[in-house]
Amino acid sequence: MTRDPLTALKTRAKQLGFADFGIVDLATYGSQPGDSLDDFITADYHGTMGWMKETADRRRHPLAMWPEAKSAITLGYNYGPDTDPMATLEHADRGTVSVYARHRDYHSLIKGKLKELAALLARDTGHDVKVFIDTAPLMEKPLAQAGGLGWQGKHTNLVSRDYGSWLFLGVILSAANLEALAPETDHCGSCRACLDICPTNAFPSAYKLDARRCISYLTIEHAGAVDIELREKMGNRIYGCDDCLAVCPWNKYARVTQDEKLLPREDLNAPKLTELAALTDVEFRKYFSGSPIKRIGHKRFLRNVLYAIGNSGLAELASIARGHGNDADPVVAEAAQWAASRLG
Ligand code: B12
Ligand code: SF4
Ligand code: SF4
Repeated sequence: MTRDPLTALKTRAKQLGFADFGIVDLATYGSQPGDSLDDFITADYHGTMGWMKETADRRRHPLAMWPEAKSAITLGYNYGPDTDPMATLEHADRGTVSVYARHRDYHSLIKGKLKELAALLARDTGHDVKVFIDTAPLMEKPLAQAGGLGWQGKHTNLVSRDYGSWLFLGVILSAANLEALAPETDHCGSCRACLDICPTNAFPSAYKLDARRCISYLTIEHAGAVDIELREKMGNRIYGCDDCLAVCPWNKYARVTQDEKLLPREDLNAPKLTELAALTDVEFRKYFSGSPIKRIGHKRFLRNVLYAIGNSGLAELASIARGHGNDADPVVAEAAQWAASRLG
């Protein structure tokens, strides 16, 4: 080692905008997260996210994915919103977009920063590194808890004492032995605000999520038609959902993000359903260029908008729905017919 690698890493992480930093010794990192993953998959809670099952053997423990790894550096990036994420839920003519999707896709933004940190660590320790954010088969939340960034709340996401619900997580695995930091403990107590607010009753019990009922899964991951019982509960949520995150009392410590690339686009704070339903495929791709929303494609997005129109109770939107009733995509056509029939 040429110099104290952790001091250099922490300093650079701060300069790059990371809010928090943890270190996990993988030799002592337990098997509980992997066992919970097995339970999750056995119960079919992953729904159509077949990639979770296919990669479960590697996902269950960082060492199963990279046996040479010795330490995990866990990083949190604050995306705290400057408006109430639930403010548009009662505005039936508007769509509600989850906070993480109101701005630039965070993956590309944070991955570059993680790569820079990883290169620094590799240089200073002389050991290999690998970088992860969201998409790789690695369970980031339990690792972040073990590294001390926060704890997995009853809604299963990581809650931070300093940033509330609004940390994106990233991980660097290193083949160097680094001194671990203390894990965080659970501070949910008797609170159950997140469990009670969930519109679709997606929590079979505290700390367990049935993704098949979660609006985030239904609007983003799930292709095809959504069960009528669930789509009626989606309200005007057209991309993701933040209800369980937004009600957490620990958000009193949340701070607005310092990264202007993560501040909401003004036009996505309360977009008009009529305007979203009118976007053509080309316009959709242009409008959502650089946004995570582009990832689900025009047809799934339109399906979500039509469900929101169907839930609006606004008879004047029926003609917009009818206009999509003969769409070449059967899922969109069915969503349009359902919406039109509800609005009379
Ligand atoms: C699959 C996935 C989803 C799925 C499933 C979510 C889920 N809870 O598993 C869906 C599509 C629904 C989803 C939704 C969202 N996601 Co997501 N998702 C992931 C992903 C890719 C994997 C998560 C995973 O491994 N799930 C499997 C289950 C088994 O793991 P788990 O939730 O950790 O389960 C734990 C509990 O069940 C617990 N447990 C079980 N029993 C018991 C009992 C007790 C007593 C205790 C204490 C614990 C406990 O142990 C398990 C392991 O620790 C991660 C990225 C990653 N690679 O990790 C992002 C990630 C979790 N998602 C993220 C975000 C932001 C979201 C949304 C907020 C997006 C939105 N606004 O719509 C929602 C939140 C919904 C919710 N309440 O969880 C962030 C969360 C950041 C954070 N601060 O925690 C992550 C980490 C991405 C990132 N890199 O930032 N997501
Ligand atoms: S994101 Fe929404 S639907 Fe999913 S568990 Fe949380 S409150 Fe329920
Ligand atoms: S809302 Fe309450 S129960 Fe849910 S994560 Fe926050 S503190 Fe825990």
